[in-house]
Amino acid sequence: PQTIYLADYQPFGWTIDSVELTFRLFPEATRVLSRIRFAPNPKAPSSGKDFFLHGELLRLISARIDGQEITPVVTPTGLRCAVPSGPFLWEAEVEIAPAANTALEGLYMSNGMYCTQCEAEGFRKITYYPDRPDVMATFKVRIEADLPVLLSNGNPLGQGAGWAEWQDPWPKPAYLFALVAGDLVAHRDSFTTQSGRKVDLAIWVRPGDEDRCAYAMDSLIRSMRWDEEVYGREYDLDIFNIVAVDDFNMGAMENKGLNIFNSKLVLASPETATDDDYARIESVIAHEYFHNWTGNRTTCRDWFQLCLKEGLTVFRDQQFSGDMRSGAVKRIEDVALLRARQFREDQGPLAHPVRPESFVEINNFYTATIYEKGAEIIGMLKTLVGDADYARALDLYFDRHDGEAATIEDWLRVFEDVTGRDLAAFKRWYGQAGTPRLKVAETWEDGTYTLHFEQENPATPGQPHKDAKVIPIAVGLLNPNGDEVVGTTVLEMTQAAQSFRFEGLATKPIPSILRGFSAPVVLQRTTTSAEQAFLLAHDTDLFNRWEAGRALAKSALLAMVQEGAAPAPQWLEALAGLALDPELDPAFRALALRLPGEDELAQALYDAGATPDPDRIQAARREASQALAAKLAPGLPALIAAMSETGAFSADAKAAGRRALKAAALMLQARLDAGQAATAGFASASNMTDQVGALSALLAIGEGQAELQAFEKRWGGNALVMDKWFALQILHAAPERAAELTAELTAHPAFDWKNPNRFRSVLGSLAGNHAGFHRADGAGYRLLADWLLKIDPLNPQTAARMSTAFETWGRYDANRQGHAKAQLDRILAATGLSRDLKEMASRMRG
Ligand code: BAL
Ligand code: ZN
Repeated sequence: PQTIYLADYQPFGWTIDSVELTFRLFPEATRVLSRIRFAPNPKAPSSGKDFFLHGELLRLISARIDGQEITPVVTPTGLRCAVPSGPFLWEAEVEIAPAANTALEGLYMSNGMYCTQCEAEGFRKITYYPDRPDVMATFKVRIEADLPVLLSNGNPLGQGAGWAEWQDPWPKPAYLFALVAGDLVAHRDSFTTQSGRKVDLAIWVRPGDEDRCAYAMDSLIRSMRWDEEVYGREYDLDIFNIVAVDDFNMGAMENKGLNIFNSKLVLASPETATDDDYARIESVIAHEYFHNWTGNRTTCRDWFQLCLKEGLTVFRDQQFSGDMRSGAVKRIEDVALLRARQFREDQGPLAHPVRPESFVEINNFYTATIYEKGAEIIGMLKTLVGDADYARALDLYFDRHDGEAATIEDWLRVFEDVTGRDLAAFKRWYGQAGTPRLKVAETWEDGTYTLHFEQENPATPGQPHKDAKVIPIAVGLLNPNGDEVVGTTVLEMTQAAQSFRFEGLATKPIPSILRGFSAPVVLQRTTTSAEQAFLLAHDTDLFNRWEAGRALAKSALLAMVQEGAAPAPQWLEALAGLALDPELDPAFRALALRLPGEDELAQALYDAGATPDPDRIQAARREASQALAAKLAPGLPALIAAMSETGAFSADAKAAGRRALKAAALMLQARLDAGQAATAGFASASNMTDQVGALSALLAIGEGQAELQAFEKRWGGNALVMDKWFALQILHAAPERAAELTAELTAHPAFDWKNPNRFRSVLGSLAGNHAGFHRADGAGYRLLADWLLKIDPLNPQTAARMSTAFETWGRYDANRQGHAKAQLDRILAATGLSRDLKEMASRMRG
């Protein structure tokens, strides 16, 4: 397969004035007619030269230029033909087969409904077109089908029996095109924008699901209001539609005026959705809505700039969720996710810059690095320039680049123009992969306290040497009484080594470093457990309080794994005090009680030069939970009772925090009473969060079989809820059972392996069972490889995404490495392997 390079970027030789599409929908043979007005692009060096349109899996019926039939040269990736030197009208008719489209890219069918997914390069499976984000055009669409609901982008132009027409007045790239047709019902509402425009809102679902859309609708309305209030961005069409689809590779897609969502990120009721589901729905609804300005009105020049829209939009949705909920709790959750996914990616063979310089398959770059690290870069910029200049820069960005396809250079330039800063050094965050290590030392002399920082930027694939990054380090200083003597101050590190002095202090302070996780780095500081316990008790920065607890837990667990130490009493003491402190937010206490994950511990051991043993890590974690349960024993029943639901169900953050703390307490209590309280909790649960919390507590101690059966009996007809049933039992399976149980469950009638949600909930959970997946006999690796090879011919995107389970194989012992490499080799040797999976497996194999 061909590698595509950023350095080779050339603008398209033509511009497009307008696009008209007609769809005659039939499952096996849909006809797509296109009328496209091209004109030579005066800004392109290749203006009017070498006319090539992308097209894949299309049957060309006819093509005309200015009304004259032509015969283009058709290849598997597109077509070429001679064209007039001036503007011309292109017309083509193609045939496609949505029912045969199992890759879920382009136009496909899900449960009898037609839907599309065009990002990144799916439009070329619908018709011949310059399928690249820098070609922006207005679209008019006519849909003909014997179905009640026919939707596309923009505003409705008209509709009748078996047809509908849509017009999108905003120029857009083809990846934002969408079409939906089916037997759907709407949950409706409306929103009046700040300038008084009434927008009709509708969430389209299958009949029967309409009573599970209220939370998504509420989230949408809050997102629309928030974007007006915080970013001054108003919605720009008369209508905003969201459609829930069962078969969807991604979480959701921001098509202009017609967002398409994986149904798991729309449908929610207290009985079927957990609080985590609710929070995710809120944030993804917001994310896709926010793309209307960051992504749609201003899009990316090419796919190397993907972080321009994704990093910024993730940052915006994180801000939104922080405002809707607790900002500190949200930040802790986001950082935990960043470390679990992005740091892991950065430390392995798949590490790549936030703006990559090359790719084979762009679908493989919808990664935690582009999304989550991309968002961290925006956060750092905001910290460095301050809130007021950030707001001015964003206004300028929206103003200057509205209707354009922009680059990271354009993005940074607005900040340079607004602040007068030179951001050349800061830009390294976009071009250099890897997580910087930040070493800290301190000196104290005559009332002057100095922090010495040194940064190290580890080598990553293709990037052996790195320059120093600009790192904003938010620091506060506390005196030994726990009073803050220096409030949060941002130190701007620009060199490989740099010191910062604080003068006039009466006593040597205790530093709270990297408050709010002000930069995506690994902080390396030799400190004492006493100091960590002090920060856990006194830090005014809630993030760093959590961080201190996590550091204590991590060192306690590592000592248990490496030295066979007993759980550190200081850690247990500090955590117990915090967990039972009624002054603290329950959501925060629940997060503090969550032990570092097995994968995170494995990485920490590997970083420390050890070879992680998955079984020992699992045993240590279990022992640590047991010790924590014993320490908290006297307080647990009261805590569970205090956090138990009283009034009617509320999905708000406060109620969710109480349920989270209750679940954490129940998990510990199960280790003391052999699951008695959890059994009762399961029986009396009136919402899915409590049900999953109680079931998890039972499964974690090897119980819960009767509850699993009851759950299956109750929810067997609800595929989204059954995903939880699959996932929970596999995630909690004993290592020696995990692969076998997974194999058994793949024969369960509810396991429809062609559905990406089902595939993820079963095979993804095997990968999430650390000791089970990395089993010494290689059974976990083998089973996953079997299924990757099975799904790859049908759905390469899902295969490639799920293959990242193998990215950490280099951490483990030679035996495990041998098994993992054998499976990667088996994948690479398969005939007809997709470009997606091939690229991933070869990068991981090295
Ligand atoms: N653009 C793909 C889905 C998302 O990030 O919103
Ligand atoms: Zn996005």
